[in-house]
Amino acid sequence: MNFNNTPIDWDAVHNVIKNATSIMLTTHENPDGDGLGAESGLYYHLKEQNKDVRIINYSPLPREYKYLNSDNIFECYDNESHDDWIKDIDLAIVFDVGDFLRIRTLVNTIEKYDIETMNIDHHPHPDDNVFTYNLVNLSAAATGCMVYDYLKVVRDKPISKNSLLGIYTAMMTDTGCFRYSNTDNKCHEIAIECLNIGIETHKIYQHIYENSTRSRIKLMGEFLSNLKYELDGTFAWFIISNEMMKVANATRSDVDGFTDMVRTISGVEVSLMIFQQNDSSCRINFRSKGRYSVNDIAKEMGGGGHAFAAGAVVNGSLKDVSSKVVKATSISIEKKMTDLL
Ligand SMILES: [Mn+2]
Repeated sequence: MNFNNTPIDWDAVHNVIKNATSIMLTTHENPDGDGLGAESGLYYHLKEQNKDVRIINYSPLPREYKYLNSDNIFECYDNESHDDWIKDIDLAIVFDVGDFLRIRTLVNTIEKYDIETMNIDHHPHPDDNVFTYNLVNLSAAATGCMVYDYLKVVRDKPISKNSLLGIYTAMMTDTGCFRYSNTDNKCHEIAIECLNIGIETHKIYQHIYENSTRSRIKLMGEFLSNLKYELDGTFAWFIISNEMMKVANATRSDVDGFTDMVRTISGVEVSLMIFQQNDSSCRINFRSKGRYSVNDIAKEMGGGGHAFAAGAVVNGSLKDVSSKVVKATSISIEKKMTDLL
């Protein structure tokens, strides 16, 4: 089964899920609202179907998503305690991963026990991907919206409030609170369904976005006062170094959303964060307002992503990676500017 950005036959998908008794749900390391929300959205449905279902992620649940965990459904992968269950499961469903390797050590476990995999994603994947069942919809605003599509087809009852809480979380976070260009009619229709069932959508917003740590604010002050502009301010970039993280006593989730924030500046079309991982590698993260694609630049650096939101991990010192990536980005944007003239 390979629906690689072709219309998904949800009935065929349902046949696979229906025949599986034990199912693991998982998402990428350092999970975001989409991966977590898609997981919990499907989890509650499968639980209702009496499946033996568990959510096992490589990373722990970020604290701003604790409201999704009132039933303690999120587990952090530990091979000693989990492999005994995983080895016999019928299916592993992987959400929002972009690249299979982003579930980290769970890849080894899945391969070791020869587990069937189902990829549910809105990031591009190659046609010769590794998944047993591949479901990709590049125009889905969030993978949570794909879970919604599935539930709409297979349920004879309305989607439960618990499932919608996850789906709303996925959709709200991946659309930047209904602001990004991926926001479509369907997002708003799903939102209406969520309001109708009694979800307090403003509280979800507060949990995620009005819950900053002091470390985050401190780090923000530091990087904002050192922003760099290129190409007359069309391109803005900044660095988050290990040293800055240490001084602010910050964790990596404190950094979420910084690249989006820089893109909000008037005149800035492309923003870039260079986030030092260690002495020999940096994570780079691009955001574009929509005039210039950035996933081609990320791809050139060994990563990928959506046209206007992409990233990569680049080997090298902070200094080397910065100069290389800033140069490549400037050249790429300048070329695109000329092409548009
Ligand atoms: Mn997503």
